[in-house]
Amino acid sequence: MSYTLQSKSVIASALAGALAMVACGLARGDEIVFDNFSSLGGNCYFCTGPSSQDGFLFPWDSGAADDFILMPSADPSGKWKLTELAWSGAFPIGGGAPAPVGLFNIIIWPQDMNGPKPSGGTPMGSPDYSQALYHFEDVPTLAEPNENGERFWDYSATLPAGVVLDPNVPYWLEIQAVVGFLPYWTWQPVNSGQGAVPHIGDTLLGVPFWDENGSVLDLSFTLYGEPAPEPGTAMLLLAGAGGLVLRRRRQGSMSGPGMLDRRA
Ligand SMILES: [Ca+2]
Repeated sequence: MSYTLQSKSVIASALAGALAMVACGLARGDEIVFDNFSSLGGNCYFCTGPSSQDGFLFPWDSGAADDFILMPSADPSGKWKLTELAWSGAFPIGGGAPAPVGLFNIIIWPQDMNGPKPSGGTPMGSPDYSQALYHFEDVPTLAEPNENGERFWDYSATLPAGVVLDPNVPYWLEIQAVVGFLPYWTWQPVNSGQGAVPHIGDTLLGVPFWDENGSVLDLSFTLYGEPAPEPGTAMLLLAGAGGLVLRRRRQGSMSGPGMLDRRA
């Protein structure tokens, strides 16, 4: 049932996308640019994921990050503009009452020069956030309980600014629930893995950023985007050029005889 509904909404959004493309005359639409979810067998519901939480009530910073590499986009630059992302999470038993989490920090790290892990690693305390490529705090997030029970949630968010990334470069995605302990939030793992194993850190447990996560293969996330430079920007430029032409024509007509007559 839910599959049918999803299919309908996919068709509807595809239609809307097609209409938008017709409207502006340029190819546009958010594509899946990286899938660490369905291509890896979906959620591993019986796995306990790593903690990844900005526990703002007292100084507690736990983080988990997983890697991704983008294929070249259709744009000559090969770059992608990321627009949205989706992921799953859970409240483990004993982790406090399950609750929707409305805010997440979304952080994109470059890969560390010394190996397959995020940069910004520190021997103790929080990671060096100044090394992050993008660090969005308190991103509003849609949270929906999924079919696996009240402790399991699907999340999605729109990225708040233009995130443009290169193809064929390893990046690391960190997603942190902004929620005071308890509850205790974990990023849901998937049934298989690609690329490097996730890395973690935890200031409360004294796990340095970044340590290999020894218990899960990969973390659930899907990235959406469009080839960069953003088609919308090209449209704005075209619209701007059209506006200039229009204004010149109007100015031309203002200096014409009709305008002089009206003033007189
Ligand atoms: Ca991975």
